[in-house]
Amino acid sequence: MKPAAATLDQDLAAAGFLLLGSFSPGPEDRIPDLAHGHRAATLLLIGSTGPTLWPKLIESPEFADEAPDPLDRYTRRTLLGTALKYGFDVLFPFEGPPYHPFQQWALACGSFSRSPMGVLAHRDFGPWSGFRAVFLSREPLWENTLEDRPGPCEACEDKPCIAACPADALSSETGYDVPKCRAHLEKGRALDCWTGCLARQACPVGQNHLQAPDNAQFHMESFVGLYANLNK
Ligand code: B12
Ligand code: SF4
Ligand code: SF4
Repeated sequence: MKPAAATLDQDLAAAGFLLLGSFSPGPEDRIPDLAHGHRAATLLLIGSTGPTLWPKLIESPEFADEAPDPLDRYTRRTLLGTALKYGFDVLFPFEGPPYHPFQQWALACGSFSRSPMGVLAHRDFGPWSGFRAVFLSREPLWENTLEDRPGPCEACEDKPCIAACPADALSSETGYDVPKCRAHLEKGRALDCWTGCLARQACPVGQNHLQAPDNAQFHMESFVGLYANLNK
């Protein structure tokens, strides 16, 4: 079933997600072949922002059962259901390592820029969009339905995100120094950064899409856990 963009938007919103962009991938986009040797004609990037997903997640059975990775399990269950409805294949950002190049795909959708914090900043949502899945359609769908405008970082002269980091972990030239950030967080859970990266909060773009403190803390815990696993 070929969805109208509005119908798909409704299905995604019901589970806390939104369509962030789309494009027609080529060989340089490193999309795995689909079942039976099919190629993806259109990639749809599915994401979330602070206020869209958290209220749904904390009401979910995955959050209540106290097993590991509730966000990944909730995402897999709900988005597999939506993908199945429309006959899409689906890839997730947490599949790996090796991981799928979600940031590269987001840049190909347009409206994003690389921020000094490593995360991509979106023209409307600032540094507050998470990438939750891509849907792959074998049929060409609409071209990018969302207006393709540049992300905000290039035109942001002051770059207040850099100065807001208490660990001096960000720079225009060298980007995000993960060990420095991690060393700062290790000083203790009472630090403000544990309830949200102060640099992200300082970005003037997308202030309506911030994560609530308990939501930010949830992501910070998983960042620290993933970092520890990758550096074992
Ligand atoms: C591994 C990983 C990390 C590692 C980075 C280690 C490293 N140096 O590679 C660690 C654990 C440090 C990390 C941290 C965070 N991450 Co991370 N991470 C990933 C993950 C799972 C894989 C990245 C990868 O290797 N991709 C494979 C390569 C081939 O793909 P790529 O798109 O070409 O890769 C680019 C990125 O890896 C980027 N990159 C390189 N180093 C770093 C470091 C950081 C911190 C980030 C964000 C990106 C980044 O440069 C690559 C070249 O273009 C992705 C999900 C995904 N599948 O992409 C999330 C992802 C990049 N992370 C994300 C986020 C939000 C974070 C955190 C902000 C989490 C948080 N606390 O909320 C933190 C940053 C800490 C902070 N100050 O808040 C988001 C970014 C969303 C966005 N708008 O851009 C992603 C896409 C996850 C998601 N589901 O949305 N992350
Ligand atoms: S403060 Fe400026 S440079 Fe930093 S993420 Fe926001 S728009 Fe980009
Ligand atoms: S979490 Fe804190 S230390 Fe790490 S980049 Fe953000 S502001 Fe800097």
